[in-house]
Amino acid sequence: MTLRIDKGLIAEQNDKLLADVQQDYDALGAKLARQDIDIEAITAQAEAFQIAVPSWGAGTGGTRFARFPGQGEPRNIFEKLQDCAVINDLSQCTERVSPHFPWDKVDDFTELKGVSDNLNLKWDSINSNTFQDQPGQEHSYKYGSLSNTSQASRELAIEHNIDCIKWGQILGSKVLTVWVGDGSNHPGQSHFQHAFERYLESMKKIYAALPSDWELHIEHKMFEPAFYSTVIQDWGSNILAAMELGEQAKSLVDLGHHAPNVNIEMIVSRLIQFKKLGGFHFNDSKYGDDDLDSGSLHPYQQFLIFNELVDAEYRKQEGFKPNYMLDQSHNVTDPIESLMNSAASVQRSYVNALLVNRVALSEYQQNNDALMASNTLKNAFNTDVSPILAMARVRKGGAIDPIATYRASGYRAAVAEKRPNSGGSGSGIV
Ligand code: LRH
Ligand code: MN
Repeated sequence: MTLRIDKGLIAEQNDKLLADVQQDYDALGAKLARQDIDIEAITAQAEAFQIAVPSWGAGTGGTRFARFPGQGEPRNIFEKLQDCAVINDLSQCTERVSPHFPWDKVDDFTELKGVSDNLNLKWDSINSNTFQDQPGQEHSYKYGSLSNTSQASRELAIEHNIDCIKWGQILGSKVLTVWVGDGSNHPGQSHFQHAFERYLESMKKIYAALPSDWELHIEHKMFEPAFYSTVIQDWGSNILAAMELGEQAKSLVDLGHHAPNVNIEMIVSRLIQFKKLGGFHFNDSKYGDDDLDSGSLHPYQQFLIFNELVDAEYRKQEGFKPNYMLDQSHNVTDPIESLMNSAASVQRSYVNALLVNRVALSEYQQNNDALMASNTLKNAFNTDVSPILAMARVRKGGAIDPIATYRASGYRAAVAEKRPNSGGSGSGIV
């Protein structure tokens, strides 16, 4: 019997809060109307917003030091899907799940598709994994995968990515995301150009296997697991590779993969301008690739990124169709709560960006009125759109307060009964 959040409980919980939400919604509606903004139009856009959930985010994450498993950990992709269905039951903006192979590999992908269909879930981008050796793997990825000096290791990595495409086709996905940890730890260890040439040669073979309606998303990362150089280290190497490969190759921006204080919203603007923005892995970080909850530390940066995205929508930018996804590691919270919180945080940044007066902003920019230009963004950011987010959830059958409704459901305790503690702290992110 699949455990889901009872619709009756959601309605009962919403009934307690609806009158207040309606009052706040009407007040916000009046405030926005004074700015010639129709709250119903904004709420409709909030209802249409979707962000994918990473399958690996449903389990408790860890660090290289330790992982402290939580209660009722999902042990396989079927249990991860069940948890993702609960997240969507309450949030109503996470109907898509992004798997990672071979972590989520199954013998029968048609069966897996059947299970996801029954849970009203769809499959988002497929993530390949050539940053770990599998048991008994003949050719190691120790010195890299798609850029390894060993042709055998490169061929193995290429083959795995092509398998990921085949599995993704059965699931109905349209995107392959390739992140490789390839790089070096010592100056001189790797020839930068030759490594990049080998990477491109490998990616061309993967690109050639792409169905015509698929995209290949390249993910850059400054460091880790390599700590001196990384083959796809920044958006520069990323866009060069995407341009070299062809139209179906795009760049993916994982927010945690940049040096502190890098202007990520400007990188987003460049990728949009050159029609190479494939999508995002949203999370937040203070130091490195911390994979913390989206918007938990830098909500204004997240808003500024959506300001660029909404501006592109507003300008009807050609080739603009970015994919939104979370990529987080939940070490000390219930992953379901963190994913619901983070999905709402990203949705909030989008809705706040919809409130920017773009006519006024463009005039202030034209007239170099820096202060008023900045205030135009701040006014939108400082508008509390919680009533719009809550109304969007209610209208789609979700919860006004997803966390409170989730806790009232007792879901975690219920699945803990069915899922014996996986024990073993071990280490590693999943
Ligand atoms: C690399 C990364 C990548 C995933 C992995 C789980 O740090 O962001 O997107 O494959 O995390
Ligand atoms: Mn990522």
